[in-house]
This record gives sequence, structure tokens and C-alpha cells, in this order.
Amino acid sequence: MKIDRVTLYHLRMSLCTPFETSFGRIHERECILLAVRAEGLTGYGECVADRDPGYAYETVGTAWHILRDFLVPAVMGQELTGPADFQARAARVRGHNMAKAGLELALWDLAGQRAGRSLRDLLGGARERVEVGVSVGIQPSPDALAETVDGYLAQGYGRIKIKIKPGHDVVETRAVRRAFPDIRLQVDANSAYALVPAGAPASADALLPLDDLNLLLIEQPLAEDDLWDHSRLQRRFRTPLCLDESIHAVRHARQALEMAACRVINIKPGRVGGLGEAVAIHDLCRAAGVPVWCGGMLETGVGRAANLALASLPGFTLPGDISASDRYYAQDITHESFTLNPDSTITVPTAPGLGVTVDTAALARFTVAELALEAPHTARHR
Ligand code: OSB
Ligand code: MG
Repeated sequence: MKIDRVTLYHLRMSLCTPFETSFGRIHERECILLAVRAEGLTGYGECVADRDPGYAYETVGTAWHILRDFLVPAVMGQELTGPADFQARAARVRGHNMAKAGLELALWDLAGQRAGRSLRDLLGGARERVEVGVSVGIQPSPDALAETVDGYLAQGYGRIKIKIKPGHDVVETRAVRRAFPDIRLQVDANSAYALVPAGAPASADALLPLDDLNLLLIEQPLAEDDLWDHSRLQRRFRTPLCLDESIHAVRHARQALEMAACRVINIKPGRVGGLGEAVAIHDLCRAAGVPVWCGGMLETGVGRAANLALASLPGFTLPGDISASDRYYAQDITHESFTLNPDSTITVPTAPGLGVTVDTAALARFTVAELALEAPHTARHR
């Protein structure tokens, strides 16, 4: 396929409720939507970098720069065979996985549309519905947290993840466990602790009482580049540690498993540079008997459709952070919205490509900046 136009949309969307993690609190989600045109078709992708470099070093600003100045020029006007061909060309850009994943996703959408096949089928997924849970932000008090969790349970979510940070960890998790003794519960620290504290990050010793709360897993307690210390920490827990921020490639997943730095891996296509790498990590973990699940980045309907397709692969044996559209946004940019089935699943799209369509009026409403890039010869003839 020959790409003749790429449009970048910087989006800002109000969240239904503020989302607080150990790295900050947001009321609005920002991201970049990509529209890639080739052979008269338009493929969409979502770059999940947020406004601030809190979860990762990438931001909307860095991704915009890398896409505009390096990744889009590497493919514009070129005859591409597909997403893997793009990754080969993008390899000369070090890092910037979220920028790469956004463009790669649009190419997957195009490939699916052209072949008349769903993204789920292209990736090798089989399930019609995937099990999901909800990621609950830090709340003002343990009581408020239990009440918020109660609300999501009432909606039908069968797995709850709570965000924790130093000073808001064991008491909060215990309160939820006391109120709901049997639910599937896990926590996410987003790198807020240290095994050997030297100043700011609190000691991971504070987390040891979590081991008695029958949690599914403890997600990313330590820093992103701290595989070794995660390995040392895992030895002190019966509860599986799960890595999110630390895993940027299949190589990291292999090394983490070899050094027993975790027993579960959270796979996010944006963090690992795209769906191709995400599937490779899935394959490695499946062969090793290590459970994986699909993480979330508060995606729009575009990214959510991709995450559902990915989570339909057989190794995704734990519920994903892929909640219904109304958990995030009052209005989404896709015509389709995702709803929770009574069994805490969401149905995977099966139409060609991503299987969702973009609502251009909604897109216009949320766009704060837009940039159309065209192949030089196309521009001359317009
Ligand atoms: O660490 O999993 C995380 C959202 C933004 C950045 C990082 C994380 C999250 C979530 C939300 O936990 C998951 C979702 O999209 O529902
Ligand atoms: Mg996480």
C-alpha cells in the first residue's frame, strides 16, 4: 500500500471522573489520533502518549515531533507491504514506542480493511468476548474508595484494580478487601516505591502487608528500569508481581522472566511500540506458561477496539483494563461505543480492520491541533 496522506489530530477529551495515580491527577485525557490514507482507504491509529511525562517519558508533544519529523517521512509516498515493513523502517528511530505504535495501528487498520479481515483475525485472536475489569483511581478516603468500587461492582465489573501510592496503599486495599472479601482484586503502584530508598521514593517494605490480602497481583511497585530490584522484591512476596512500565520489548519480557522479576506481564501496545511486539510478548509468555493481560491508557474507541482485538489472543488469561466507553468519556470519537456484558466481558469487533468508524463531528469537537502531511507529488496536484 502506498501512503499519500497522514493527518495528526491532537485531542483533548474530558473524563467522566478525574483519574488519579501515583504520578498525578487528570481531568482530561490528551492523545494523538492518526488518519492514514492509502489507495483511497483511511486507517486510524491512536498514539496513547498523554500531555505530561508522568507514566512514560513520551508526551503528545514528543510524539507529534517524532511522527511529523521522522516516522511519517519514513513512510510517506512509499510502497509499504504492511505493519512489519513499517517497523523495519522505523527501527532507525530509537525509542518513542507510543509514537510508533500509533502509526503502526493505522497500518493494521488499513491492512484489515484491504483484506476484508478484522484486526482480531489478523492478530490470531479467537475469542468473541474478552474478560475485563476496571482501574480505579486514588480516592479521597478508604470509605470513598470502597463506595466507588461498590459502584463498579454494581455495574457488573468482575475484577477491580486500585491505584496505590505511598501513604495510600495498605489501609485502602484492606478496606476494599474487607468490604468485598471475594472479589478479584489487584493494585497498581506505577513505580512509586523503591527497594532501597534513597530519599523520595518510599520503601517497598510498606507493601509487605498486601501479601495477606489475596490479591491477583501487585503491578509495577518499583521504577521502570529496576528489573533487578523487582526480582529481589518478588522473592519476598507470595503474591505475583506484574510488570507494566518496565516492559518495552519482548527482550525485556524474556529477561524479566529469566530473573523472576515478575510472574505476570501487563501488555500495552503503545508501551511496546505496537501490536506486532505485543503479540510477540504474548507468544513468549504463553510458551512459558506466564499469564498476560491487556493494560489500558484511557483510550478512545479507536485504541479500545485494538486492545480488544489483542486481548482475544489465547494467552490473555487475566481480565484486561478495557472498560466500557462510559467509564471514560461522556462522548467518544467513534460511532460505536463499547458496553459491558453481564458476564464482565466486552465483545470484540469483527468488521474489517479496527471495526469501528470515526465520528468526524466528535473528532472536530475534541481536536485542539491538526496537521495534514502529504506526499510531495500529491500536494502539487491539489
Ligand atoms: O498504569 O495501567 C496504568 C492509565 C493511564 C496510564 C497508566 C495506567 C492507566 C490505567 C488505566 O490504569 C487503565 C484503563 O485504560 O482503564
Ligand atoms: Mg499500570
